[in-house]
Amino acid sequence: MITVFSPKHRLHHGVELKDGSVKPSFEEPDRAETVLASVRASGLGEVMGEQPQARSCYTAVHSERYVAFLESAWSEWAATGRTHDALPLVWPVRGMPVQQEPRHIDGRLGFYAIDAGAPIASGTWEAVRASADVALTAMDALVGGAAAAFALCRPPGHHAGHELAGGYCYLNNAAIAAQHGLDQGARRVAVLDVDFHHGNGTQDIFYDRPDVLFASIHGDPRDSYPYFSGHADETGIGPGHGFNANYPLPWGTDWTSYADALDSALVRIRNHRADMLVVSLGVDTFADDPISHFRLTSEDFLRMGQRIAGAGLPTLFVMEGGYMVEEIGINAVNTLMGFEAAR
Ligand code: Q9C
Ligand code: ZN
Repeated sequence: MITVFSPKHRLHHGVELKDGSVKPSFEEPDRAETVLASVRASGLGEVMGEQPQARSCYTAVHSERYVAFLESAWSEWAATGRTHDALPLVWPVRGMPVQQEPRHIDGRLGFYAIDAGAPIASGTWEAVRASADVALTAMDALVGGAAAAFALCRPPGHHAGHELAGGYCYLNNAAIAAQHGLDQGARRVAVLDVDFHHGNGTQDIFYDRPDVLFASIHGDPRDSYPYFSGHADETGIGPGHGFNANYPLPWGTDWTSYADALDSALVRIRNHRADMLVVSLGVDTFADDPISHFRLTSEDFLRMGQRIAGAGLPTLFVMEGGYMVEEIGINAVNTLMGFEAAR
């Protein structure tokens, strides 16, 4: 399968708040370079660059005002004399009227974020846009008849909602690609999210829609980020009722119980009779991931790819999380190679 990659990801690097202090983010440029090196070493297939895409592809799933905010946030922040990363420090929470967008950048940062985990610096927008374009370019390969494609996106996207950034995510690459697939003629799409963290953003975007089935396997939100979504009783709303499937699993989950949840999700996907599958491929389910709590091995990712191939659908893999252990490249590529071997 082809891999789509943009070197523009390096324009984005930032900080995060960890254990009460500011540190370099776990979501850093070496991640994508490590996965790229494994792709090249594996013989998976050709690596190509992204095609620039229409802005309307982003506003097909995000609000116009949110995309405009992402575009101008850094220059607004810099205009106040600050030179370090822009981060929100106040959010509209329970009991506050949240409808009105503030005018000052410090208020707007909180209005459009779930947390302080998506810093904005001078190169952020260019990298974010390139990451979405990587996903769109890979989806175009699928629309053109490819059986599978790998969008090596960075920054990731699945925590980004209709008009919310957070958890290292800005534009929701997987959702943008899924919508693009629909706009290019697919009748139904399934999104399978195997990142350790619940794909709250993708759920938010498609929660009221019956054309996109969202299925997510993740750390139980009682114990794991993002804490405020990902429970099994979140099943969709209105016409989307029955088209959202969450599989929260406890810390320490290994392949045995993970595979049961994966099989259940794949049954749901089969019943959806989708024309294509988008996989939010986070490899932070790996036992040695520095911020997550499942116990998958590198071999388990081969098995995961094999099972996903069993769905028998044209499949777009979109890179999400997975943090700096040497194995993240092997784990991502194992999923793709397992898929290729089984299809
Ligand atoms: N101790 C993705 O994997 N910090 N985002 C959690 C838990 C935020 C993860 C800290 C993790 C966001 C795409
Ligand atoms: Zn994650």
